[in-house]
Amino acid sequence: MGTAGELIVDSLVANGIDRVFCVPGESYLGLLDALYGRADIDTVVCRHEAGAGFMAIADARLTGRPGVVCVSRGPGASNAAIALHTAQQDEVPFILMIGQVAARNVRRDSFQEIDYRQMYGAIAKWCAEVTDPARMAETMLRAIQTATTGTPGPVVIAVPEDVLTAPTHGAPVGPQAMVRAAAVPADVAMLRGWLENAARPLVLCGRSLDRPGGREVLRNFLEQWNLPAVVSFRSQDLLPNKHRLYAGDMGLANPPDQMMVLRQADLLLVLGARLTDITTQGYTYPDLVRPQMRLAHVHADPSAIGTHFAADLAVVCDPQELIAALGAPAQWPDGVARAKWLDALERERRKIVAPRRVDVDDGVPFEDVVALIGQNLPPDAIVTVDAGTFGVPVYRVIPFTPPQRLLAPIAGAMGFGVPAAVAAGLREPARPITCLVGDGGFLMTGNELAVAMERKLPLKVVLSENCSYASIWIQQERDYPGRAIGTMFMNPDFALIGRAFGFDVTRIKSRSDLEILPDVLAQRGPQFVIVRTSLDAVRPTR
Ligand SMILES: Cc1ncc(C[n+]2csc(CCOP(=O)(O)OP(=O)(O)O)c2C)c(N)n1
Repeated sequence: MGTAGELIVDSLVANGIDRVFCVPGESYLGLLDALYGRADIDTVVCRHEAGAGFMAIADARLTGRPGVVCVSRGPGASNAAIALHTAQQDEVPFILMIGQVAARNVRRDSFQEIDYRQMYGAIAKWCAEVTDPARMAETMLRAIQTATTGTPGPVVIAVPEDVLTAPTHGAPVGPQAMVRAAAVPADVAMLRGWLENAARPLVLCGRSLDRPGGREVLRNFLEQWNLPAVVSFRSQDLLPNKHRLYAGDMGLANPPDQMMVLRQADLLLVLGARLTDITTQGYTYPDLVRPQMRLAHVHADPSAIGTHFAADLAVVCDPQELIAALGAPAQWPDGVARAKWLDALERERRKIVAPRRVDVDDGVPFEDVVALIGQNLPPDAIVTVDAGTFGVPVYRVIPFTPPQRLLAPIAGAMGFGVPAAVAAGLREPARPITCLVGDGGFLMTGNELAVAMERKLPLKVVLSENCSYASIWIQQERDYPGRAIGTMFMNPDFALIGRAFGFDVTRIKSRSDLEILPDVLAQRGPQFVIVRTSLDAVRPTR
């Protein structure tokens, strides 16, 4: 008979989880002890629960398994909140294990006590407080199932410290049967007809295809059916961006010309995407509530369909299942109309990716840095991106091609970039990993570089230094010209910080310094590049 803490660890391992991220706390000593000496699960000790959470999210995005974070009660659980929000918005399976106050003190306003079901009730898919060690196995089963099915997302499990050390007879349960649903044959037949006959079809593909095999299945499907596709927000790595059928992404604000063309689609097939704010351009594409074109929506989660936009065909299943059911077209869907449609989409995409050269003398336009990184990106690279205006060109000019990966916070959470790179380095030590981060976001987290140092990860960090929260400054300049407040700051010496974490440091102060960048990023060891980034290049009045 083991303890409930041991059962938690055994349950994680039984479900293929081989790594947890943590900041220790006195309220979960029993769980920490259960991790002691285990060769089958790696305990990554972090310096802040937000960073630990972001690492777990990035890890989950690379493995498809839940990212797990163990934190202390009250303060630890509060620090982890941003990761929960991100896991929810980014549709990432995520488990937050919290050591709760002792069972006898629960709901007594005890030291560092929080009722997590209230705190996280609106964010988490499920929030459990386990007061009976006999229910630990069942709780773990449900936690993993809930985090991974439908729209994946965060679950929270709070366990009182004395329950963690209590004995239990429970046995860990390994992976359950996958929840599978299939489209009914009549719907498959109808969709086949629509796909064959549409003059201007468009596929909008989303997060559910970010699964093992998803990219290959998607590409093959689009090619077989001659279908152009756009990807949901920050999901550029689902398809080769230079492919003739790649029509771009749904970003923060797509150009009006492109949207005019997209509006002409006569069939919109949404594959594994939720039709949320940004992907629908603020609920304007397609038309609310009854889309102007035929809408077929395929998602494993029924609550993702028909929430804002009325679908003409609603299929609740994994998009890979539907693609398999569709099979190949009876004949290659071609014709003059479809060829013209593909040309029109391609014309708009070319306009978007065209380089935008600006002449400035206050530093380097960060777009030039991103373009150079894109041109020299190794075929198996992983790029992690923080939130900020420096990142905007990443989504435009880097022509991602699977297996290259883009790990960017879909929720737009600053502080994601560095921890994501560290987690990627731990998970994929042989792949080149580049992190792009602003000087604002770098100091929101950044301490995760201690883990990179400890684990000897040869990360490449490219820091955009403009002494500004420029994304916000741009909006102030636009909406309150000349009245910017709170968006300029003084920085510490980032070179010293980089060196302190064991990185070689390179400074890029002008365009002419840029030529060394490809060589620096190709070095074997950890590299920290500080770019003096131009603000004038992003000034809205230009
Ligand atoms: C955690 C968090 N806090 C605040 C914001 C709002 N926000 C979005 S971008 C941004 C500024 C980013 O600054 P920096 O990292 O320096 O990049 P820059 O925009 O200057 O390129 C802020 C404050 C956010 N997205 N996330």
